[in-house]
Amino acid sequence: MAGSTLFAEQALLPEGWASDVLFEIGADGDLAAVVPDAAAHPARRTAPVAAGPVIPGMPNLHSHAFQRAMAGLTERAGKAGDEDSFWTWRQLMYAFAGRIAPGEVEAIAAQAYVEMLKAGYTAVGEFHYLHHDLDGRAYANPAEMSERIIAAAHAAGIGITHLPVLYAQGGFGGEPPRPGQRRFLHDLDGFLGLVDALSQRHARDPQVRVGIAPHSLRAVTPELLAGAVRGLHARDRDAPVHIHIAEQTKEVDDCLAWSGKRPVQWLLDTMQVDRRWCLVHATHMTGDETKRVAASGAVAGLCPTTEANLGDGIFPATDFLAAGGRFGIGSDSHISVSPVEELRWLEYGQRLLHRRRNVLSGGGSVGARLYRAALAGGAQALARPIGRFATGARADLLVIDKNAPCMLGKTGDALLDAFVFAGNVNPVRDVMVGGKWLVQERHYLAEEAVFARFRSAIATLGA
Ligand code: NGQ
Ligand code: ZN
Repeated sequence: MAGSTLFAEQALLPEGWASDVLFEIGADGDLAAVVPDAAAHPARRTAPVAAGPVIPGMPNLHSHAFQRAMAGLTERAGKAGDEDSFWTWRQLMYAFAGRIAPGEVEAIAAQAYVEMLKAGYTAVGEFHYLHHDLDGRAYANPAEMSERIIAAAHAAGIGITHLPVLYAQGGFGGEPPRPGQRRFLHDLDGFLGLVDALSQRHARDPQVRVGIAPHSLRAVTPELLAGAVRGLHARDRDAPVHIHIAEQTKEVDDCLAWSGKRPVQWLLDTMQVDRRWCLVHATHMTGDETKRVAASGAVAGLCPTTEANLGDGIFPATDFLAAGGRFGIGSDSHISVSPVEELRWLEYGQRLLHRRRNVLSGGGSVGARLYRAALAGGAQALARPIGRFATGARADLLVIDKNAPCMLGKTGDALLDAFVFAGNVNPVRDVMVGGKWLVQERHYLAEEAVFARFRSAIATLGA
């Protein structure tokens, strides 16, 4: 790929909105230069002009790609007498996960990633636990399923931080794994072998980063957790560690019964949690835990539409942000694949809770604050040079359609407010990742081919 240029009348730079910005994009997909006030720049005359304001693409820090194919299948009452909950949903999810073969995972992930790109996500953190064959045995290549996921990301063009999941027990205190969990299981050696194989295979690919995801405190022993983090950081000291931490109140109660501590408290007391960590669904925290997570530099991985869908609870966002906490967003179960819907529901949860408006504004525009914070937190959690327009960062960008009805007459932060709160008809017009145009005029280049493979996977699964 040769280098290229792009000229934007308005663009969101790290220091704020700028005018007449010239992007110089290297053949490697990195930004070679970002020049504001470039109306008189010699390259200006030949550079294509973006059809609207240009903003960084959003990192999606938490995805279980296969769940895109079951979105909408669990929204009806279950067995009479059973109260529908996160845990009954999980049974249905396990039954679905138990049937998916490698080709289907790849087809579903490619479809999910194309939908992400069109909505404005340009990178994904794939929290991947569907490792083994239907009977729980490793595939001939133990990295088969991971490679399918990475192949889907490559085919779609989205950047990926692949987070193989460590899963070893059915619940706190060494509870045996359940049959529905057999595809997820590893011992420490097998797990680190997988991490090594993936890290080596993709070491030189700027679109791929490898980290780990101990699934939850429910699913690993303290020894395994420590061993996996130690093993990872001995190999790659900056690699990210993601964990589901305190999503359901039952999980908090079970952790208390097991250890005398709440999950976030246990984690912070036991592990050295720092900026390499992403605590997904840190939903249930005391005031003290909230302050401690904020002070740790870790990213809170928030997935408001999934957290609402599963009846998790509401994250203490006001206290967390007041304490300087960092967050990013994820589409998790993919009941929604839209960054603006995540950000909107993050704010709306707080408005409903506190019965106030503009709760997370930080004194300015809510949309701008949330979008910018989620760019920074998402980039940190995915441990790739993304989320900002600066030399050396990836050329991952969105062109917002300046002629979309909700964008007319808006500039600067007002544009982000309109995008987050009123962008129901997607105003993302064009999307570039790693210097390549993937979406143009709202159309993903190979959309029909990806959809055809998804359609046949759904037909096979009989979903
Ligand atoms: C997951 N999803 O791993 O897909 C989980 C459900 C669990 C969310 N937590 C399984 N949203 O947590 O045990
Ligand atoms: Zn999850």
